[in-house]
This record gives sequence, structure tokens and C-alpha cells, in this order.
Amino acid sequence: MENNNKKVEQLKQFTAKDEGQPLTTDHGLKLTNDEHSLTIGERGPTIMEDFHFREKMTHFDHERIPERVVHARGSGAHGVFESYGDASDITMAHFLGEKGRQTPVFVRFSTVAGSRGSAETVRDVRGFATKFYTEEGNYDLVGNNIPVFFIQDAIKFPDFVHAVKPEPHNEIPQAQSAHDTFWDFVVSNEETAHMTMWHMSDRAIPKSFRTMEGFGVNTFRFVNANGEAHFVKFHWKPVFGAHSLVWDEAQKIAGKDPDFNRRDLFDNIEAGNYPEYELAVQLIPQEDEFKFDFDILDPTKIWPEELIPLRKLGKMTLNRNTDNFFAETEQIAFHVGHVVPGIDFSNDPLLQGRLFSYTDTQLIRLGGPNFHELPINRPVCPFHNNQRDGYGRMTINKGRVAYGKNSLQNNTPHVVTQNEGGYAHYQEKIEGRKVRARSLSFEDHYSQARQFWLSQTDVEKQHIINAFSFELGKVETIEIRKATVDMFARVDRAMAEQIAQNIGVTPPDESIQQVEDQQPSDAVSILKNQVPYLKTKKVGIIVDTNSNLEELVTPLEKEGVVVELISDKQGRIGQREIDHTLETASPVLYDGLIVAATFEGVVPNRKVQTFADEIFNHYKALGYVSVESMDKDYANAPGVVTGATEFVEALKKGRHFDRTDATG
Ligand code: HDD
Repeated sequence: MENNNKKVEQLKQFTAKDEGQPLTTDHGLKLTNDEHSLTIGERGPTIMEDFHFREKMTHFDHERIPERVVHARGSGAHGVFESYGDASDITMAHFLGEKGRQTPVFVRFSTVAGSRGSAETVRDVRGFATKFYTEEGNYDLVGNNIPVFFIQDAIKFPDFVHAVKPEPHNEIPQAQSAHDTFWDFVVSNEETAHMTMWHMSDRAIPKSFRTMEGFGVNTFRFVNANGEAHFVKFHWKPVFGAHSLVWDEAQKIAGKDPDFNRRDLFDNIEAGNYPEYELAVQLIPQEDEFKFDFDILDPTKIWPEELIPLRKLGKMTLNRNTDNFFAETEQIAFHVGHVVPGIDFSNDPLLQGRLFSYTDTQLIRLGGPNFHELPINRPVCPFHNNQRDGYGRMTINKGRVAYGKNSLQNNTPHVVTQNEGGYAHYQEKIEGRKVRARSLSFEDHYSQARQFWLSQTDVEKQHIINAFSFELGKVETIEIRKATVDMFARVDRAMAEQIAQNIGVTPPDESIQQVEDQQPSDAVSILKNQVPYLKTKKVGIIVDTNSNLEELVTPLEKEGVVVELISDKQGRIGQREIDHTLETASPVLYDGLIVAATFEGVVPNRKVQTFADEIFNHYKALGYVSVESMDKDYANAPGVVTGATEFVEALKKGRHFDRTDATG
């Protein structure tokens, strides 16, 4: 697959291999010494003449660039998108125009609020940005793992981001929404209600980038060759389904392995377990714009899948890690305005503002207007125009003409017609007054928030209550806690009452009206759509020299499960290396655990017990080699088993939320 990946081929021209080469300056001069500055005498001062010192130090002094103002913490991979068929009935986009057509892609997943070095398993929205390197230019689908947004108009984005980021006086807390300014923003801006419900749900703690959905969020437009238009919403569906962490586990992973999500992505691609996602769209014909009881341009609304079904367009496979994180993942520059013929915008006011922000931010982040020339950002098709100069310009544009129209160059580079592949904006007829106002059709902030609530399983509902209680429990201003409870009583009174009890504020006022019941949408629940799987799950087995490794490991590895051996000391047992000690491993990093050893002394055994407790409390598969070895407290609990076959089944199922006495 890699052989015909044009992007990979293109990147090769810019790739350097330093191994085995003599050390030189940036200008190619070979060096004889890289450990001592040039000084006067062995104990004297360093002299200006030391060009090597100056070059090395100057480069180092300048090697940081501003992190992304949001989505600073992220991780990326290369891959390929393959079209399932010919979608030319709905869009002219060439990359969707033929069954089997392949397009190179680069995807960057991210958290939103944290800095570049922050932990990954925090409660947050995840970014899911895809660059398609198509024959017609780069197309960027810059989405999130939650299908709605906190605000309706881009002009509020700086306010929202200031509220969720660490508070400005002391830069605390990092990568958290559990603080006063975030919740003050929520209660002061009711349009946040729907997304806040998603944010309090398990969607905001995905288990891995491989197991989360993606959404374009904004409403876009598809246009076909006849000029017929559909409003469109984009979805990515992971082939393994969506899976989340539980909150206690997520917090502990943030300490035990702050790189948990990027490590999972990287390791699986290295191992050949390529993550796959299907691209699907929801379509509303242009003429049906006003047929729904929500405004289809409002980014705080979903289009329920039961009402507007998904049409699958193709599959993306991530099959190659980056060679260099900075050059590729850090320097990739996404922009919702990077479109190809057949894909156009709607008047969604959030999208309209985004169309300004993305190029603008790259100018400071990547240092000028030539960021499109960076290898990772270059289209794989030719590009020609009269843009010139600026910091770091790489292309050597020949000739004396850098303007249009011209006669000296036969008026080239020249524009082309739509039939020749030129982009023509959809000619929507618009009339109106210049106003600063929001349409009344954007005013219902609660119906879909209630729909989300009603669509959840009982377990998911409990997690939402727990999340609200945790977050608000960290809010110092009692009035904000109380205002939140009142606001969310409109979504569900009983839910708000429970939260109020947990956080020590008075129940919502009687006068507050809960909104009308809505038809649930099962598609928005994670647990109603569980896909059981085994391949790539990770199991820890606590072993000692007496353990029968064959019997324990083989049934799991046969299913593609990744097994790690844990013991009180490192070393070998038979042919196998012990991967971790009880110190370097942690139960929160595994999908399941088998206890197949007891050790001498109280301390290691207490550690084993902690492993088992954590696995149990996080509802994960827990195996014992025999009934005798089983902790009697766990006997008969769902997903606690003896025997290899039973363990494989328990692992495949996922979390055992029917384990009522777990505490996660
Ligand atoms: Fe944004 C980055 C997704 C609203 C302004 N955004 C960024 C990234 C993702 C999203 C995934 C990271 C891209 C990467 O990996 O490099 N943003 C969204 C979604 C939104 C959204 C799904 C709601 C529909 N964003 C949004 C608004 C604005 C921005 C309303 C401003 C008007 N977003 C930016 C930005 C960033 C960005 C400041 C920071 C880094 C970057 O663009 O390249 O321009």
C-alpha cells in the first residue's frame, strides 16, 4: 500500500538519515571536535570566532515554536483513505469518485485544553483532524470526537477558550475543565448545555484514539456536477467501535502513563495493527433546509441518525508512524477552509469564523506565510500562483512575472473553468440586513441536551452524574455550583437533584421547568453500540517461576491479545522475558489481568491485591488460575473467572458494568 502512496514518496525527498555520516555544520563543513568550545588556553574564555558553538547554540535557542493555542497536545499518523464507491451523485470530490480510489492522509488526534506536555487521559474533547492529499489539492476535515460544540458563534471562541484553559492569575489547573471559570462560562452561556452533557459523559475520556468516533461538527455542503447541493455532516466510525475509560482509571493513567493514547496509537501501528475508521455522511437536500424542528446550521445540534441516516463513503487506515514528530505532527497545519471541488461551506456561524482563524493561527505558529511549503503540508498535486517571498520561502519560482493579468507569460498561471477542475463557490442566494443578532431558531438549548440524557443507559447516566459531581465539587464559588444545578434541572430534574445532593447545594428551584421529553437517539450512547473485540487488547499476567506460561499466554496471543508478564523481579521465565515488575506496571494500563502467582512476603502480595482490586473496580476482566487462588471477595462477580476460555470471553465483552460493588 505504501508503494503507491504519493505523500510518502514526496516526503522521502525531504527525509535525511544521519546515521553513519560525519558531523557537519548546517552549511556542510565537517567538524573535528564537538565537545569543547574554542577558548584561549584550556582554562580561558570562549571566543566569538567559534562559529560552530554559535551555530549550535543559536539553533537550540530557537528550536521551540508556539504551541497550538488549542489542541496543543496531539499525536499523528499517516494512512490511506479508500473510497467505497462512486459518490458523484452527491459530490464532485474526485477522491470519492470511484470504488477503490486511494488517497494518502495524515491524521492528528489531540486534546483541546492542555499544553503540549499535558496528560492525555483528562476529561476533554478530542480533536480528530484529517488531511486528505487529493489529486485536486489538500482537503482538511478538522473535527472532534463530540458532534456538537459549546458555542454557536465563533466570536465567542476566545471567551470559551479563556474560560476552559488554566485560570490566568496562577495558571491552574492544567488540562481540566473542573474549575470555576469553565463552569462560570457554562452557566452564563446556556448554548453550552448540550455539549456539556456530552463533555460530562464517557465520550470525554476515550480509551484510545483508535476507539473514538469523529465528527465534522459543522454543517458543510456537498455539490455535484449538476450544481445540486446537500447539506452534509461528516462522521468517522472506528471499526472497533467507541470505548471509554472510567474516570478513576483515567485520572490514574494520567500519572502512570501521561502518553497513554499516543503510545497506544504508535505501538499498534508499529505492530501492524492498523487503526481503521469508516467515513460516513448525513445528507439533507438543499430544499429541505427548514424541514426540521432544529436549525441545521446550529453547531450545538446533532442531526439524529434515526432521522437522517448515515451513508458510508469509504475507509481510512492508519498504517505508518511519523519519522519525526516535530517535522510532521507539530508542523502540520489544518484549516477547515482547505476544500476541493464538490465540498463547500454552510452559513453555520461557527464555521464561518473558523474559516478565518486557522490560517491566521499558522502565521504565528509556523512563522510566516510559507507554511504550505513544509513537507507535511505540501499538496501532492502541482501548485502555481503569484504568491512570493516571505520568511523561509523554499520554492524558486522562475521568470520575471509574478502578477496577473500579464501578457509576458501569456497570462499564466491562469484560472480554469469548473469543468477543468476549478473551484467555484456554491451560488447560494442570500439577502438580508447587516445585523449582530442570532436567529430565533438557534434559541432552543435544552431539547437535544435532554435527548442525549434520555438516550443513555443507566450506567452512562450514573457516569454523567458522577462527572458533574466531580467537576462541580472542584468549583470554589458556591453560586456557580448552584447555578449549574439549576441550569441542568431543565435537562433532567432528577439528575440535577442528585448532583445537588452530592455537591452540597440546595435542590433546583421548583419554578425551573424541565424541557419536554424527546425521542431518544440510541446512536449517541456508547454502551448501546458496543463492539466486542479482542485483538490489540492488553492483558497483564502476574507470574512467578512456577507459572505455566504456555497455558496462560497461548490462548490470548492466538486472538491477537498483547500479553505482558509482570513479576516481583525482572529477568526471564523459561523462554520469556518478564516485561514489568509490580512497580513498573500498573493495573490501569491493562484491559484485563490474570493473577497466576503469589510471592514471599507481605508487601508484594499486597501489591498483587491492589492490582486485582483496581482491575475489579474498573470493571475489567480478572482471571485466576484456579478457584483456590481466587480472592474470595470476588467469587461469582461478573467477569471474574478461572480458566483460559472464560477469561478470553470476559475480556472480549469489555467492561463488566453489572459488577455492582465495584467503585470505579
Ligand atoms: Fe478549532 C485547532 C477542531 C472550533 C480555532 N480545531 C483545532 C484542531 C481541531 C479543531 C481538531 C486541531 C488541529 C490540529 O491537529 O492541528 N475547532 C474544531 C472543531 C470545532 C472548532 C471540531 C467546532 C466545530 N476552532 C473552532 C473555532 C475557532 C477555532 C470556533 C475559532 C474561531 N482551532 C482553532 C485554531 C486552531 C484550532 C485557533 C489552533 C491550532 C490550529 O488551529 O491550527 O485556529
